[in-house]
Amino acid sequence: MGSYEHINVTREDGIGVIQLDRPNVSNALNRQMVDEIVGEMEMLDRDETIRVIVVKGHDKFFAAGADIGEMAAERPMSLELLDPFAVWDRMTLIKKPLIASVNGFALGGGFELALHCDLIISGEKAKFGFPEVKLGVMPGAGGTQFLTKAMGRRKALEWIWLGEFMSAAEAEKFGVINRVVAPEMLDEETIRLAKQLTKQAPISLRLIKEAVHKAEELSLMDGMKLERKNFYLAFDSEDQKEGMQAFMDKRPPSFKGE
Ligand code: CO8
Repeated sequence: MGSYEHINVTREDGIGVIQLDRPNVSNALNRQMVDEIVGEMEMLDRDETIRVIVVKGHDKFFAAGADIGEMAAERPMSLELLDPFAVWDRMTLIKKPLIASVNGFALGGGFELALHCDLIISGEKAKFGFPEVKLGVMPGAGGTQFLTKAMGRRKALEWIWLGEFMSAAEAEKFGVINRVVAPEMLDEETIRLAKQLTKQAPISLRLIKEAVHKAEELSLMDGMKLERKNFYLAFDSEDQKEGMQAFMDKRPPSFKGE
């Protein structure tokens, strides 16, 4: 396990929790912090004792975006050479379920971090938004793509053009997030959801994640072919034998991820 400046990590009951922790700047994401988050996601993804990964912030802010101070002096060529989004791309390769647990502000890059997760659960007072237009830039870590896929072109353009903040209720209504809970219940509900996932067969979760993500890219027929291959692959796992035997024995299954 690494030692970090901007995140805290706990591992318990098969759940790895990455807490964003740069409170002086509302958890603004500088490059080191993104390196730490993604590096830790990758370690948790390889850790056999972990089945689900949670990313959370603080009560008032999940993350208020990329660190504006760090970004302000960049030029096109410095960005080209830095390639700051290469590390973000690695997030899309995480195989285990990623849950974002959001209280407070999730803005700009902070919203994009949540949108890179598979599920988003939030407190009622959370605020989501892309204020980049007010800084003379635009989303750069997938915001235009994720939001459009979630809510459609017209709604996405309206939100990103106006740079306004979306309430948790609106985000849920538009299919951008999964669930809204009372702010003080967020940690408990997040762990409850994560625990439900730790009970499922890990290989099934992984194969399902791949197939569902590909549904956004592939034609229906190519997507169904991938689904079928993953379905066949599941039959090579011990957990398939265990799951079906447990059903026939009328007992709960115990999945090992093998
Ligand atoms: N960067 C740097 N510092 C920040 C950021 C940020 N994004 N957001 C807040 N802070 C700092 C403030 O400067 C302030 O510091 P200080 O106390 O030293 O003045 C501290 O956090 C607290 O902020 P406020 O005093 O403003 O607190 P409020 O409660 O009044 O407001 C807000 C909270 C609404 C979150 C407000 O701070 C705000 O609007 N922040 C900026 C949000 C924003 O514009 N985000 C988008 C940034 S651009 C972006 O994300 C592009 C993504 C590209 C991909 C990422 C590549 C790495």
